[in-house]
Amino acid sequence: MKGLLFSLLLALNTLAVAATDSAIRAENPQAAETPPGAKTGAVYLDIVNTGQPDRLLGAEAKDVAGSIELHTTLLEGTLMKMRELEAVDLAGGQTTSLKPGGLHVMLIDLKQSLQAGQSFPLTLHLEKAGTLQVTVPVVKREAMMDAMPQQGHGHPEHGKP
Ligand SMILES: [Cu+2]
Repeated sequence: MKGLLFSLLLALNTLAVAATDSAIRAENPQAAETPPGAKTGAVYLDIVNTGQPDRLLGAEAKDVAGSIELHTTLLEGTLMKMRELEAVDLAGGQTTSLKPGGLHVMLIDLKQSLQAGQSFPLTLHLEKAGTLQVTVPVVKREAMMDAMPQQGHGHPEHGKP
């Protein structure tokens, strides 16, 4: 009996190790709903890196977007402008937040409008950790605004046809 219990504990332990094997995980993924005809959308998430420094090189969401770019948002004078990034640095032991008004995964050439309540698969490509599968729920625009830490409309271009 003791032997069996020990084996069981050992098995559980192995499982736990396997589940936490990747030092990088995605938390709080979300995309804002888009109006009909919109060609672009954005995905926000927190990327938690408990291991070595890595880089986010790109992403795919073939179900919903023709292509994807990594964007940052910069204030130029009084205008918020988006700029494409080659990669997003993920510092070791830190959480990198992609959020409204800042870094985001830009969905380009949307195949259909994103509707609140739906979700879609997103694949993140990491330089060292390989791929990371994320399920992204689509939320109402107002829900996302509530989640924003500061006032401000980070994305004037987003969601406009
Ligand atoms: Cu963008």
